[in-house]
Amino acid sequence: MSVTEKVIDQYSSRVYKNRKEHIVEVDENASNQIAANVRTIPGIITQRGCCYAGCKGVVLGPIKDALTIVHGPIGCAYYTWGTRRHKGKKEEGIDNYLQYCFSTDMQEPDIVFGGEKKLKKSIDEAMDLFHPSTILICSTCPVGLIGDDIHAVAKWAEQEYGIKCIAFSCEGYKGVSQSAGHHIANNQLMKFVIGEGDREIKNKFSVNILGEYNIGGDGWETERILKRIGYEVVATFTGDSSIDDLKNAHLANLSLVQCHRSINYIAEMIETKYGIPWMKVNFIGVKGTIETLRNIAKYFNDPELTERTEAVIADELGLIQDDISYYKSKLKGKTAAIYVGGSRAHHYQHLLHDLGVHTILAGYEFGHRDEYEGREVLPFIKPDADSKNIESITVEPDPAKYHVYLSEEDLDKLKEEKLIDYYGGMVKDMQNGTFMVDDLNHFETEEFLKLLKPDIFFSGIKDKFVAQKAGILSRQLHSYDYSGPYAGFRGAVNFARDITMGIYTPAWSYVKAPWKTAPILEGTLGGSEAC
Ligand code: CFM
Ligand code: HCA
Repeated sequence: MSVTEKVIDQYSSRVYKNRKEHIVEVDENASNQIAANVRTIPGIITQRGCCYAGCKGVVLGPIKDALTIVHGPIGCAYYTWGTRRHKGKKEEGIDNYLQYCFSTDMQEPDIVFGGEKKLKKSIDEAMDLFHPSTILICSTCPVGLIGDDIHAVAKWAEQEYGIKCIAFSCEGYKGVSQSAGHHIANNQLMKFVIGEGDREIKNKFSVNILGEYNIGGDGWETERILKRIGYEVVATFTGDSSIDDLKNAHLANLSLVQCHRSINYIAEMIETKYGIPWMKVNFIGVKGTIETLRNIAKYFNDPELTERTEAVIADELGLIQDDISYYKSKLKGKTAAIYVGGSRAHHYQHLLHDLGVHTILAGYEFGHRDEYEGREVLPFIKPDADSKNIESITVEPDPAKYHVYLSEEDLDKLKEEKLIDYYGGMVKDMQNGTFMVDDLNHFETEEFLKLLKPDIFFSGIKDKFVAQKAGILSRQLHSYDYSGPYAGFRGAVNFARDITMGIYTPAWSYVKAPWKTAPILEGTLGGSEAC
């Protein structure tokens, strides 16, 4: 029996058929087609989040000067505020609401009689206390079910207070997972924010960083390197960003896409409307960062910039090389499994490879087939459950703001080389015999860990404990267990240090479950006495 069969053999036939399509043993001579972005089977303990988490928590959460009101129960508001790490620096003249959690705190009477009045009251209060220039409203499941018109309330707020107010109908149930919420957030930012700015950009080497959320300070490290070389970062979507930055994104000369899943819609629309092409980049991993910097320099095609790029690479490498060699000597030959959202399961394979660690299993919670197999599969992806619920907006070139940096001929050359408008997906960087698993659930996590025995399992908060109880080290790749940054050159050292410390402190492998070591005393577990 193969590993895959062993894992899913215990399912009933219907579940077996479904899950079989989500598990691929990589084989370079096969298609490696995977089923992705389909609803989780009810009853299965998935690690996925919801549409609202993707919109409010992920894309909008890091925008520091927008006062974002969650219209819904307080638990939803708290979840997207207290878990995702939104790091932002105070900037002169720019509000920062990241430390606050705003919600209408819907109660049963609001569900029965409607919540619009309460939402308006919350906006009145927010204006009174904070005077924000932008309010974002995000709806949670009950709002969609009872039909509160948050878009009408947003219009009212704009007229009443002369501010920008944008509503996001991102009810949790609306899509397969977080990915539906990314799409909704992308649409509204495109419609109501991007293109409105008129900042003067003097530096022709100007870029946007798309899909960089500054977890653990990654965005700051990426920006530090880019600025050292001589780039101007116009807007970052959306780590440590402001609405004003995002309004000016149409003025850059290139969009760099770090997380393809969460922002590919905006990347494409910016290109169509304003002429700015996008390049898939990866600032995770030393080799990944170097390759990315060289690719960006290739696009701007300027001898001095290319020279500075090489000088900065040499200098940064010089500073980290000894540390990386030391950690590599400690980590070489170890194995890893990675299961995160929609992009890090790929990016971190590069950094692990730099350190001599072999990734034997990788999966996404909600990546689509293009994140697994590459954008070449886009024409073959059937309309998914999300496409029924989520608007797909189209944009036209804006004659006043459309601008090009490269000639059509030069751009076409880069497209042929797959440096522009292309993402190759995770599978191309995975070796034969390794596993790609989509929407990995609790049960499968336990089984795969037993069979593959990786030295480390990179996960989120929900699945971390499955690994630890199995005696296997786990590091969170969403929050970095409050460490970081892990991006760029300096980040690679932080990461190597953290996992070396973990691997050489195998505390979890020493822990035995109490029921395996001591007899269970009568009456201490279960039954009415225990309650
Ligand atoms: Fe992109 Fe992200 Fe990710 Fe993502 Fe996320 Fe995240 Fe993630 Mo958690 S945007 S897909 S929805 S890289 S919040 S910063 S860590 S699941 S792998
Ligand atoms: C989300 C946010 C999350 C959750 C992390 C986790 C994040 O999807 O709602 O499950 O550990 O990165 O904060 O992905």
